[in-house]
Amino acid sequence: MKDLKHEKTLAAKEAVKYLSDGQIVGLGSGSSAYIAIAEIGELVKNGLNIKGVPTSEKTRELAESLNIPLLKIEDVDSIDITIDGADEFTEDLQLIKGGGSFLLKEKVVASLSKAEIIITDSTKKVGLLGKFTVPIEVVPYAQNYVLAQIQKLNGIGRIRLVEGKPLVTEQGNMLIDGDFGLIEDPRELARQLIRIVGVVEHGLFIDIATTVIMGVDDGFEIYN
Ligand code: ABF
Repeated sequence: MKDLKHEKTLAAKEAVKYLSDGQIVGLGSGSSAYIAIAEIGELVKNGLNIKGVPTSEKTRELAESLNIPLLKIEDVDSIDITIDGADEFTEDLQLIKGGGSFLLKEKVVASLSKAEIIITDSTKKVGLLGKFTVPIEVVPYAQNYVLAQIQKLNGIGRIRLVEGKPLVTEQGNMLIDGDFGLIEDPRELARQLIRIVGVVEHGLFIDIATTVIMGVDDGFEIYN
């Protein structure tokens, strides 16, 4: 059986080799990113001089506990390199992210980044995106409108619940998980989703990742 934590660790250890002194570093969210952040904490302890930009409150708390100096997203106009996870990726570096509910900050940080390194275990690589549903961050009062528009795109939208109640994102929005089946043209779907009034952002990351490092049982594979 695959040891996914081990695979994530192999990917994370390889990703942090891309860091160097003086960089501003985007800190992702999710279990793979947290392993990378722990590695970065060790490097900082040993003298690496970087400043991190967290993609979620959980990441901020973790980074603070490791004494990684931090900057807020609004205080940077460029990030040298970001290390984050993904829910699915294709060999041409298109992604679904947002299973962890932090897609908006993740996408802003990724968009500010000169390099976006995605680290995953070996279960995340797919031929076509879409087995994992597409998280869509939505202004709460637009939920019915957005659900209807998703249906017009031949999708099925479900409001993400936590303990029976709609999840509230860090921005005070809600998440709809959109099932569009296997997505032949993610670029076009991304365009259609962002055009829906009330959609704040979605988890299709098109032409954003620059490298994916996928841990495998005895090492890693790099896509770029
Ligand atoms: C974040 O965490 C997300 O965008 C993605 O949803 C998730 C991946 O989690 P993990 O690293 O735990 O598989 O990166």
